[in-house]
Amino acid sequence: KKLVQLTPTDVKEDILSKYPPKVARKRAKQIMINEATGSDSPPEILANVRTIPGIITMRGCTYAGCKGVIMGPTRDIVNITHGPIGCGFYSWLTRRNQTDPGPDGANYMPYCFSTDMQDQDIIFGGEKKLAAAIQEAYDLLHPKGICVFATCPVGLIGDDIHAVSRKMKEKFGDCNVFAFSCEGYKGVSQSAGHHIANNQVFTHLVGEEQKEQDGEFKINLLGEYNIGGDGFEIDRIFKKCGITCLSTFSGNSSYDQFARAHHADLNLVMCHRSINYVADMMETKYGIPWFKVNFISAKSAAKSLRKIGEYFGNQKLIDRIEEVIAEEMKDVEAALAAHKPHTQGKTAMLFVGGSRAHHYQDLFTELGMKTLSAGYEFAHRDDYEGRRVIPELVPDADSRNIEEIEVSADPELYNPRKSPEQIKAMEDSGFEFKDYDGMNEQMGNGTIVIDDLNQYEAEKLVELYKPDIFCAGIKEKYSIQKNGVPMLQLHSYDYGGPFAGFKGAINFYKTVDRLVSSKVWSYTEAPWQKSPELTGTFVWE
Ligand code: CFN
Ligand code: HCA
Repeated sequence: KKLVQLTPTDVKEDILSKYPPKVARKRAKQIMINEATGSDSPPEILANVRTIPGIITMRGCTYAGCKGVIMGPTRDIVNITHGPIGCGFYSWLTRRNQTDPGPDGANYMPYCFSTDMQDQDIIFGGEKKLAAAIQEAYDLLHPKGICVFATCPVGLIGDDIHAVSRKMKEKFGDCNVFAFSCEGYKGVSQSAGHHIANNQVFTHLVGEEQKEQDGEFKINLLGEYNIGGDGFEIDRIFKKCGITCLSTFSGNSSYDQFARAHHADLNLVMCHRSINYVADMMETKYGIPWFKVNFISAKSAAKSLRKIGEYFGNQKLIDRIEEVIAEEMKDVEAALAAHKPHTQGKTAMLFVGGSRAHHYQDLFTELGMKTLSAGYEFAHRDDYEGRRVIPELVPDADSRNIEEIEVSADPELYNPRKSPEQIKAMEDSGFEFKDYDGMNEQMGNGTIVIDDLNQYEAEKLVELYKPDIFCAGIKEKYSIQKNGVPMLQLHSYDYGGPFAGFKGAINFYKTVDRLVSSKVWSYTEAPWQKSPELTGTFVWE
């Protein structure tokens, strides 16, 4: 195993040295040597900017962020991709978002709906084909909702998907049809797609259900997508504590969950990057406060539960939460005792989306492992630097679709929802509603934080540092493994999960122990390592 003799500055320079000067200047602002603590002016990182053409980014597109990420996990809305078949096909369940419709619930997730655009649709327009597809879905399934998603060609030819959707909604009368202008090129990454999805689901769906909802301590969990069953584990914990989850955005969700979300007392935000827009809009329109939680790692889950207890200030709930934590932690501690001796002191790298590269460091800390380098694909500056450091960035000035929003909630009607005065008093006595740490705060001084990591940089980091584990997605997976380093997909969890909550943490310890303890990766030797100049004769028969 190669020990790192290089300083972080050497590593950064080594990476940048391969780029043309203009590219190097831009990448230099996105590769940051971390100063987590002790600095009055911690370094800033350039984020949420366009990837330089020619660089092989790990990012996805705006359509993926809207259709795949936010709306994809909802089981009983028919999601129709208006575009070429590949866009629909490759965003079809590859994310491993699970669902449980129960014995009678509708579940359209096993189906992939697309207008399958062809050349003639590009030339003559695809609106008629879209209307026919919506009609077909309605006739076959009679869903509560149909959502239409634009792909790149739709924006380029100018099909009016909103007008078609409106017309079909009026025609049906009993089916909510609405559309998303989430063409892949619309933004610099998935992130713009989250924003578009949040705005539309808020405008067209949240608030539809008038009936007050039963249950004590009513919350919504925002930014949890039930990847590998994470949401099932968090639901289990909520139920055990006596917390009522009205809706999850959008793991294991249904049309009705979105429609009733505004009846909650409190919004809990897990992945802030993808859903802060909904949290802000619900606060503005319905007066529902929100704060940041994290159910990745046992300690973080316990901390989040305690914060929920503190918010409601109900002694019965606080006591129950403590009982649940004590009970769950027994198994967690037993698992740690078994696995930590194998993982202690090992090193990790994490390059994932817009929140997991931060959240998962808590699990590695529990295992006694150190994160050498990490970064996001498409996060914004606040995800790195934290809301405390740059409060003016959040909420994004353009994040709200305010035209139709008015502040209408009378807080007293929504007991135990807190009144603005009560919230102010809680903040004054130290309760953190909006503040949260970014990733940089968590990582040690001198670690390297990289935004929008690319293929070349990933391989370079592995070559220089030889970490004990590398966590990222499918695009990185095989090149990392070929370099002899174990790789864990933190998007899809490969074939595993859940990794959230207490049982998820135990599962994660076991998974990581197996990966870092296995010798198999150190035996990989690619042909070019033995013989860099392979020659051969190609025989055509
Ligand atoms: S489930 Fe989430 S947690 S929603 Fe977001 S920012 Fe993606 S699909 Mo991949 S795994 Fe990833 Fe996050 Fe939020 Fe997932 S880190 S990239 S768009 N993400
Ligand atoms: C997306 C979805 C993705 C991709 C994961 C990967 C996911 O960004 O469109 O690259 O392995 O989690 O499924 O982030």
